[in-house]
Amino acid sequence: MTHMAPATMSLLGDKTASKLSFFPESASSFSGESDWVFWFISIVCILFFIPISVALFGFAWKYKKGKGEKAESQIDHNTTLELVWSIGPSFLLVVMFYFGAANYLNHRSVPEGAYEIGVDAYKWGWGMNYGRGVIHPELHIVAGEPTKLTMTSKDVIHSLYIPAFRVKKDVVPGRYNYMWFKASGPSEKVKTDEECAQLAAKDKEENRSWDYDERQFTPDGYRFYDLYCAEYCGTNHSQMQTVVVVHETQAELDAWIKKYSTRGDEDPAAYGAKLYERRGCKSCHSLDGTRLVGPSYKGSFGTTRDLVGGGQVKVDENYVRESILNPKAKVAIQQGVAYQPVMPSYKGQLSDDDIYSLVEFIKSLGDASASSTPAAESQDTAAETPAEASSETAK
Ligand code: HEC
Ligand SMILES: [Cu+2]
Repeated sequence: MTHMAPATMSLLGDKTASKLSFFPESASSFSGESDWVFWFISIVCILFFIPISVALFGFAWKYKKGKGEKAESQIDHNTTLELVWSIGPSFLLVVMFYFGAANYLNHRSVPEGAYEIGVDAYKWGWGMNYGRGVIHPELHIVAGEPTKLTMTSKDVIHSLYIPAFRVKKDVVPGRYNYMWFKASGPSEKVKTDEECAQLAAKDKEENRSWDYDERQFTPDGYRFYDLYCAEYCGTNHSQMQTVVVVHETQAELDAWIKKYSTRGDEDPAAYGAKLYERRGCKSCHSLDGTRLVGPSYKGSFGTTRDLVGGGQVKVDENYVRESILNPKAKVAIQQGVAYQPVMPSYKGQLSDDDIYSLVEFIKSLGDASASSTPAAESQDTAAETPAEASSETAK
């Protein structure tokens, strides 16, 4: 799985679940009811299916006529029998409808005071918005507390699906949809922060990204539930997945959010590399020269791009910045093949400092021969930055 598309999140698998289990783990206040209705409907269906099939084949056998015999019309019926087999089962249908509708209404009525998280779906990833400028692909919530997701899509229809919670809802462009749930228990923390830091350092050395599937815990050391896109949305739909981590207390969740709230004094290029992973750039842009949906960053900075509609542009700070905020302004052609203008705009989604960090990151992967940008140009950026950073803190 990992060798398929190096730049995307590898397929998740529920390796911690029992091999014999028919359902994924049951981990929310909805799962008991949903499973109950599922089993009720399935068992009723099987209980009817077997005798009906047996009678069908039995009678077909019993009343089979030999070749050449004349067909007869049906001459009689039994009113009582027909009423019983029509009205009797309809009571069962009413029961199914009642439980189905009651569950549905329960899913649509968000309890007051639910903890709110914004969700942005895009081709092909998720941005969970925790406020305070923290947008992260992982969904982090608190056990036993209702959580409400307010969801929208940047491009096509996606669908947010958490099998362990038995919840699924479409995420539609141009409007907000919502869902809520209450996770039963906290996710186990199976690795200490030091162990995680060591693994992250090793990944960095080997130039690969965190493998959730292989490790079965998050970069913060927690076990997780899978979160999938359940609406076919294009090329990398099957990789549009992320994880759900349930914290024991609100304080623990707040600490996690705080950890991701600012760049702090981290090096911009290193922080840009994190944004590249967290904000979904990696599903369309590779770092090793592979042409994915968009151009690879490898060696791109400092080179010249041919543009759709004629003309050329140098890949510099301004072009990268414009490409992030207004991707359709200049659409690149590479080796004579134009890219599809499918990149979503990140206007309002990334702070100035985030964009600066991404530019520095892309620059660090630039063509070595072209990396010596004229002094005036780099001074320009240097002058821009402190002002941008301070305007960011002022927000
Ligand atoms: C859905 C896929 C997709 C995602 C996600 C995406 N891009 Fe793009 N990007 C493209 C495509 C396709 C192009 C080329 C067409 C164009 O110029 O609009 C492109 C072009 C670019 C360019 C111009 C590159 C060049 O060499 O000409 C930059 C810079 C860029 N993207 C940065 C980013 C950053 C930073 C992110 C994440 C914050 C990102 N992209 C997310 C698809 C994507
Ligand atoms: Cu999708």
